[in-house]
Amino acid sequence: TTETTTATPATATPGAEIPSDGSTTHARLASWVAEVAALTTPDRIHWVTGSDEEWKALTDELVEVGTFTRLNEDLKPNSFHCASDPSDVARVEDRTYICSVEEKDAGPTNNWMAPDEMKAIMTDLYRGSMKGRTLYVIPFVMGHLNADKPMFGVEITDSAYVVASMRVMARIGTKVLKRIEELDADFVPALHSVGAPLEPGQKDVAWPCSDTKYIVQFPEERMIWSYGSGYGGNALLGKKCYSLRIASVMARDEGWLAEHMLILKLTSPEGTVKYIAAAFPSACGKTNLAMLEPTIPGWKVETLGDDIAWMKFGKDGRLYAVNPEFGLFGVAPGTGWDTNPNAMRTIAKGNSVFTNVALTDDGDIWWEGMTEEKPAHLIDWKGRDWTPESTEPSSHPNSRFCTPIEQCPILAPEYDDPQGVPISAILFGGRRKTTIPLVTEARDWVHGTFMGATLSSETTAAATGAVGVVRRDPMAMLPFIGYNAGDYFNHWIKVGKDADAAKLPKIFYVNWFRRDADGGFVWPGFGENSRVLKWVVERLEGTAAAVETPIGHVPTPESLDTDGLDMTEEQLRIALNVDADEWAAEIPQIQEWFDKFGPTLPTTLWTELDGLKARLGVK
Ligand code: GTP
Ligand code: SPV
Ligand code: MN
Repeated sequence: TTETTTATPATATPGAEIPSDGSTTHARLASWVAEVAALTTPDRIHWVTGSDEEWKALTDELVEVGTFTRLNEDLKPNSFHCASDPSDVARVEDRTYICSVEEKDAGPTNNWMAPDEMKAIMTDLYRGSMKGRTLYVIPFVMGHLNADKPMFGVEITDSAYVVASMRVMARIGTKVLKRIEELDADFVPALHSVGAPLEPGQKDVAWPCSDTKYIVQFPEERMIWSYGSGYGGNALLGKKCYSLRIASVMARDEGWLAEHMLILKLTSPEGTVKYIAAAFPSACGKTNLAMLEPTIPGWKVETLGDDIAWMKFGKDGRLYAVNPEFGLFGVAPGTGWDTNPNAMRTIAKGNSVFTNVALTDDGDIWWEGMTEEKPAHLIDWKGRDWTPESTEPSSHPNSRFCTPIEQCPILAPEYDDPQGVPISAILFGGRRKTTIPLVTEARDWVHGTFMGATLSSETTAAATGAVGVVRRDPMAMLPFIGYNAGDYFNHWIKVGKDADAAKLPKIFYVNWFRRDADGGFVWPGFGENSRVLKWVVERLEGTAAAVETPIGHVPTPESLDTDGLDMTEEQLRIALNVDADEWAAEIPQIQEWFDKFGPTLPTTLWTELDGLKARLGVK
């Protein structure tokens, strides 16, 4: 028997299966929830408190319906395995829209539809879409609750998986709601439905979703509507939808930066501290660099963030970064004791959700790259028996661990500072088999903006579509810029122009993924990337040597600390090589990329390209 609620969200709903505080004094929030409930007709409404009891009830329920499998308490306490529908495994960029009022404001890199047209389509989809389900109201804040201006959001979702994941990924619940009420604050309304209503008596599936998917941002209204997917950035709306797409628009309007960047703290053997932010496209190494265990003696890395940085100028004129998130949503495959021991230690503490990885016979999880030796038997992410002889990987390439960042053993204490940390260097990077050297230092902010604007990378499994295709991914933000990317480049240029140049972070371009003739990575990566960080710091301090090349400053082989590095001279030469032919081939691609933007492309970037061509001797 399903009983549809009347739209009175201000009271605890009869029949609610999970206890809730049940009400808000915030008029706009109350009326929005009522409006959504009237449209989507859920069976019940649950105001998410964020309490431990609620987590227990929610996860128990997810186990009962078969969405979650509880892991072995001795191995992974309070942790769960989950398998998505095999069709719902990654962000869907072709279904993601920026519905600005004017098409030109979405620019040439985003899908666009007129807001009214999109709202009509989605309102039809939402009508009755929560039938038979619970409508959860998740008050959340991205960044600190005690920030000068807390960045509130409220996600409405009909997915308990989303509620559990949001509790890990963001600061949520009653304490946030109370603060929204006290301040009578504005919040970003973020509406999510998996689009799988249940008829009376209809049995639910483990992973409800719909073949029809829309991930939509309305930038002027600061509003998010998502439909049809339950996975990752499509559904955890505080993450990419709010903290990048909507926040990038706020940042443009208010003079700051919302970026797809990790934040790390680097301490030298002498005790000098530098904070570094780095933007690499999805599945290109942010989580790994953020948690790096240096291979060079005396150097220390601590983590502040692994995916998103909000950066604002402080009173002292320096650029300060905060991580708006509260959890890690990390790529599982390739994460192991050899590559990222700190991530392994973080998940070992439990309280995590693992999606689309394999289950071991003793109730633990496994994925490719976790251990060198493969387990003799697993249940793969599709629920089938798996052995080392199996022809398919046990885990989906975009399988993820979702785990509290506070469990990270090398979390920097400054993580808790709402003022953030002053950034000394920004790294851009991507996956390129050729062309891009291990590290290049930009001459100045505008040249660094040019490097970011022309960043390229081979596509990964983090989004649906072909993998391994080189595409331009400006500042690693291609799928996340909430407005015209040409205007976004202008914003970067303007931020630099308005700042005190001496206090701006220095910009570098890195590539851990160059290959040799045999197709192997020439650079060992992971902990060895500390050698590049050391060079970066020494460049900041003016102590390391570099060669001036047409593309920027590249280390001399001697200036890079290679003590104890297991690499031939030839491999190092390839890693650092600036090859004239490869760059000559790159130029027309950059030209074509810039042409897309027409008059919105800052002329300074054309000037940078002309300068590069001249230095390369390319016409
Ligand atoms: P998103 O969470 O999608 O934004 O990804 P991310 O940028 O945080 O990427 P992550 O650190 O999770 O790395 C993705 C994949 O790249 C994993 O399989 C890693 O093992 C691999 N990887 C990371 N760093 C390196 C490196 O230095 N060298 C090589 N060869 N692979 C790396
Ligand atoms: C990314 O794709 O860059 C991610 C994972 O960090 S998701 O949350 O799905 O966006
Ligand atoms: Mn990411």
